[in-house]
Amino acid sequence: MPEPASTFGAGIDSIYYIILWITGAIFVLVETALIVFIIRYRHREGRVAAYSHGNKKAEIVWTVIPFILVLFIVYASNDIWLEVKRADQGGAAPADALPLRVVAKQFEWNVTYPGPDGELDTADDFVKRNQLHVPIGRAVRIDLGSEDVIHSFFLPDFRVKQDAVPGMTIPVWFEATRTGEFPLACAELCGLGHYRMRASLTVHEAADFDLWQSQEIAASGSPTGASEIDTERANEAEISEGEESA
Ligand SMILES: [Cu+2]
Repeated sequence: MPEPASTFGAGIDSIYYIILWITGAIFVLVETALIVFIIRYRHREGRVAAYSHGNKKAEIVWTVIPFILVLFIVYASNDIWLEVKRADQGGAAPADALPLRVVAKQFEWNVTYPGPDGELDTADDFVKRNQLHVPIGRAVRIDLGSEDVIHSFFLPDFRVKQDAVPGMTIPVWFEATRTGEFPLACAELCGLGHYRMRASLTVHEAADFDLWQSQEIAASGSPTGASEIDTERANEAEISEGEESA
């Protein structure tokens, strides 16, 4: 797995490894038993098969052991899920989180930035297509939506994966711990162009993020103009490619 780039990345990995060790050990046991049985009970002249009509003791054992294992996995992963989903805090992101809106559609990600005032749905918001930019060391809250079908917002390096469902706004949060460029991919087969529904996530130093935001606003002329230009370009690109719609 890629080196984690979010605060809860290592915690998510620890659940993976716990499950991998449990299922790995069971896999080895089952395959070993299979091979032993194949050899030991192979066909021999004159030997007749014995028929079993069930064994209560065996059934109890193979029900209770998985039950205990699943309970253990629930217990072992509870803390990290509470941190990721924040269910005990209404599912909200940390209070000082940077708010962003990500709307998926076939086959792109549109990201709305709050602009200098740090608030969405104000005049200085601007939209970028397939470009997610965030500052390091600050929680980011993403209001995730979809315009058409179900997509899945997947940041492998951050161990973040969340379905984007039309008609719903689903909050996602994470805090980056490394600067750099990372992939954002769609992890739900959403049509013919699914394979190219990718974007990049750039993690900036805090000051560089503010600089980037002001450059974007300056480059677009007016704070609100950017979204229209981007949408127009997107439409042109789609028409000229002409392979769309699933
Ligand atoms: Cu998609």
